[in-house]
Amino acid sequence: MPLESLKKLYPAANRSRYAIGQFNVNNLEFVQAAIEAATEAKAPIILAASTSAIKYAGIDYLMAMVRAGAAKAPVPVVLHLDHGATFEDARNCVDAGFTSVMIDGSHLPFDKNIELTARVVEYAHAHGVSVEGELGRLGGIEDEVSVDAKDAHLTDPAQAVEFARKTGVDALAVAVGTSHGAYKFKGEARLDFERISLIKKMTEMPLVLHGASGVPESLTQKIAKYGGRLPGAKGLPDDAYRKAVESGINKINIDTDLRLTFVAEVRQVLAENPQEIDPRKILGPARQAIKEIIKSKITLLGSAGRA
Ligand code: PGH
Ligand code: CA
Ligand code: ZN
Repeated sequence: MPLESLKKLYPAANRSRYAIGQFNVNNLEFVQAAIEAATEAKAPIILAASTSAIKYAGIDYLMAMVRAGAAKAPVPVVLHLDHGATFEDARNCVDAGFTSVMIDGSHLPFDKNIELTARVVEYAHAHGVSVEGELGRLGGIEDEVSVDAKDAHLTDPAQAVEFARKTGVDALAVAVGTSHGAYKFKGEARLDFERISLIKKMTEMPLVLHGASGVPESLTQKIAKYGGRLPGAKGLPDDAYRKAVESGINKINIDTDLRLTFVAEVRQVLAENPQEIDPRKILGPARQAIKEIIKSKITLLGSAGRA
């Protein structure tokens, strides 16, 4: 199928309370793994490229690879810009053929975030491309000492309503206690599910959870076994996905878990086969393992069988 606009996939996810997985891709193996996983799980899928991934791979290579994969996939495939920083980032992706873009003005003052996001919405919508905005700053709840401090970085529900109305975004990324990378929580994992429910109730919008990797111990231990070192790495327990989806999340972003999977597999192959020099024998097992972890995430999010 041709690439699908995310806008078309949200209503069913919002109505039937499931989340579509967003998986970050940088190269051929990740693109193939994601599209094969979605095909096998019969799920809609979002492939995402950050501005640094675009810089690394080249926007034309990324477009061509994802289009080639989507063309033969029997499930909807979206190509989405992850964390666009400027209007130009978003416009470049719209012009190249991305079917969804995120504009992340979350670090800006509220009115400037609205202004930037609305400008991207105007351009993207004119081209049939959906837009995700972000409100609040990602970061752990356990670091906060007071309610005031917590309110200062987590998404404010009343502001979310105003933001949605004034920008016309198709989806809203919320800050509810997660953060990017392999070190999300110092102690117990804490997410503000009540805040998600309240924002959902007040906005009735598709909501997005960033920083949603699980960072499973099985992966960090495997990395450690083969010479890597990630002490204190911690992510979301499986149960948090279910609760987040029940509370109103419709899109869940996963990057770190794919990186961990890739590194664990490559390290194992190299450690166990010191004479191996065939890149296909080194990257092939990683591609297979990434496909499997994406399939397991799709099942957790409830989007298996929805395509
Ligand atoms: C993410 C990915 N991308 O936008 O939010 O988060 O680091 O938890 O995979 P992770
Ligand atoms: Ca941000
Ligand atoms: Zn993110």
